[in-house]
Amino acid sequence: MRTNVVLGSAAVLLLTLAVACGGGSNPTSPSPAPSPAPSPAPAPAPSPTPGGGTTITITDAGASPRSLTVAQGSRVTFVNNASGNREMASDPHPSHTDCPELNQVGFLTPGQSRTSGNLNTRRVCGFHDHNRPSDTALQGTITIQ
Ligand SMILES: [Cu+2]
Repeated sequence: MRTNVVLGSAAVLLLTLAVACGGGSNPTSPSPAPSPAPSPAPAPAPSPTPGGGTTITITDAGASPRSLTVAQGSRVTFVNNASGNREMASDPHPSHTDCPELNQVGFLTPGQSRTSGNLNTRRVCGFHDHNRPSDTALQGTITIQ
């Protein structure tokens, strides 16, 4: 009777040790932690230059960029890198009444640049070369947001 109790206790003890060892003696076991799936970074929204200027360059190929988004209150500089004169003005041709701030750019000789007035109103301003009103390469839009 007493022998059985001793053996039984030993068995329980061994079992306890086995469980303890098996459970805790292997800290480097490769625990397949679920690696976070590479989440695609959120696409950066087109950020207007706050309070800064933005440039539209005119070459013999036309204006670039022809579509532009700027922050409210920004000014846009037109640079004439074309071989001839350009005269940039607000739509609509020929009254130029949509965005009078753009009319400050006006006549540009080759190499010349000029900056618009402050674009304070949230809207879309179209522009064109007043002397080439049908040349779509010299037309574009400035979105003020
Ligand atoms: Cu015009």
